[in-house]
Amino acid sequence: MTASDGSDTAGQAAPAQRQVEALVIGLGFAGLSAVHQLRERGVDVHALDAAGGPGGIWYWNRYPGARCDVQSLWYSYGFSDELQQEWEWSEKYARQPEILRYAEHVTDRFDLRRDCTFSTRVTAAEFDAGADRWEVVTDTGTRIRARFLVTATGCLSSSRIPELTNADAFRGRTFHTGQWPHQPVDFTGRRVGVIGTGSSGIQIIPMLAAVADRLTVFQRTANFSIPARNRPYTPEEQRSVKADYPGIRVAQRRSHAGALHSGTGRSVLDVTQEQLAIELESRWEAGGTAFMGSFTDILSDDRANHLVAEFARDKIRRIVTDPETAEKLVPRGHPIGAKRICVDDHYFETFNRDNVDLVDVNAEALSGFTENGLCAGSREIALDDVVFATGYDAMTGALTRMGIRGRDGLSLEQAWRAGPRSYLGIAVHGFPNLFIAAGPGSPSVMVNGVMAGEQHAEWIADAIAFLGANGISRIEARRADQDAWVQHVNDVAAKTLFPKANSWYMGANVPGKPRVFMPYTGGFNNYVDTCARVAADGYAGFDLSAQSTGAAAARLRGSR
Ligand code: N01
Repeated sequence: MTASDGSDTAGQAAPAQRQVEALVIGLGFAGLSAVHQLRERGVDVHALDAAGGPGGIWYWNRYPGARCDVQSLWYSYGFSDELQQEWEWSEKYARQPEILRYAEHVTDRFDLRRDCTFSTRVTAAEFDAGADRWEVVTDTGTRIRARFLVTATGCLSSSRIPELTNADAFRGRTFHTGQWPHQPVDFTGRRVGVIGTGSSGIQIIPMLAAVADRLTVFQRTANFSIPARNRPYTPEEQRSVKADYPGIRVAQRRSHAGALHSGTGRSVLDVTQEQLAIELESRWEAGGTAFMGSFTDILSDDRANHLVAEFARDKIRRIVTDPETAEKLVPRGHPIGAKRICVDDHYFETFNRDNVDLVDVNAEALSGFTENGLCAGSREIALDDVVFATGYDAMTGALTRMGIRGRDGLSLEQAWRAGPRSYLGIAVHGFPNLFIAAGPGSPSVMVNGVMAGEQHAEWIADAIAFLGANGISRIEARRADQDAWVQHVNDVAAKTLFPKANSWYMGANVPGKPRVFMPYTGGFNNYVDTCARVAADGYAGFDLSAQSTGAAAARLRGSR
């Protein structure tokens, strides 16, 4: 079988007409885990992915410099001790090819391919209320009826290219970091433009600068970034983690974000300026996102945040030799960390190179393409290649574009017109038998993504197994419980500085998208406890019903 992007695929062809108990959409880390967990519980499951193979975000993001900024030994599954003992991570922050190899290894090791169909995109999914089943249609003409629909389509999978006029006229090549070609792309000696300075831009820019003749970076918002200081793992580090993996996995679930950085446990405001500088300096030198976990109130107190932001701004001014360029690169107008903190490998140093230019598009607006390049302000910048590192319609884009229709024909797009509403980030009132892995309203993008996906996969698989064992054909989140959860998500976000930035967390990067803070910031540990409590209480907050009792459906839980 050949994928639309030219890659070889191996998986099952989905029969033209099929009925399964659970259909999983998306085979990134959450989806792979869901297939495995459902199968382990004896549920008849099939899975689809638009990609030519497993890996989700790591399948698509093949751009030079793509790597994870969560430590590899943590950014991996905990469901199988054999797996975590046998897999060897080479580096602290693994590169995309290594993470993709891991996803492929898991797929093969657990023989998941026999229940997976790749290169197949869902175009519509409608709930048949008479039968308590989803009717799913794909772009290959397959129709699948499934009792339960599990979407694992990823929070950062719906890539966005901003509308620039005259795009068809451009004679050069264009790329988006999230849809990178499978074949290596040679930028040697070329004039390359990169639009966007988020995590992807910050990773690809130093790589392109090293080979391009000229690199022009188009920046709309300067970003905070911490040096990664990546390095190979030592055998001793691997051994010590593996010796205590079960304990580490428990500790991850008991942590705020699934990473085991230890902080000082103190407020920025309770230490002297000298103590603050020493602590931040040592974390800057150690590298990575542990910098943000140094003090308890960086993301909740304006004054604390300001002091830490000033430290990071000062670093940029010291690294970048041209003061005018440095000032353009100094982030202003948003708290440090309120836009996703970036982690880099010599990003700011790149602007000391003779072949790199920085264009502030606030001063010189990007008006569109010409045959030869891009127009910024009153000038035309000649380019051979344009790389869009312009991000995603995050968290909701993949879900609202899939043609999901719940009870009474209500589309998810309509239901979420004023912003996503969900119960636990897993279920949506009006959409029975739909489970969302890492949906808006869950910790998802605020935590280690493999772990978040795995926890959701387990919870959803348990729920589906419970429903099957109890003859329950329909589960639906109650509106009141959904409203209470949305309120809670908003309340905890309001105690942080996150809503103060125009970030993709807020939907602010997509014109017209409602400004709602989408992920849950109350801590992974608290979230795990809440999910466990809901399940232990017989799926509190959900209406459960059995079709066998007729259209009026006995409310098994309704009267509790
Ligand atoms: O996307 P982004 P990303 N004109 O949305 C700019 C994860 N990730 O792909 O900030 C000019 O963050 C936009 O400007 P502004 C991580 O969670 C992780 O980089 O909206 N510029 C911004 O600079 C991350 O947060 C890793 O003003 C335009 C950039 O494009 C998430 O994925 C690596 C524009 C988009 O940044 C998304 O990151 C990579 C326009 N019209 C990604 N439109 C690691 O683990 C947008 N921009 C390390």
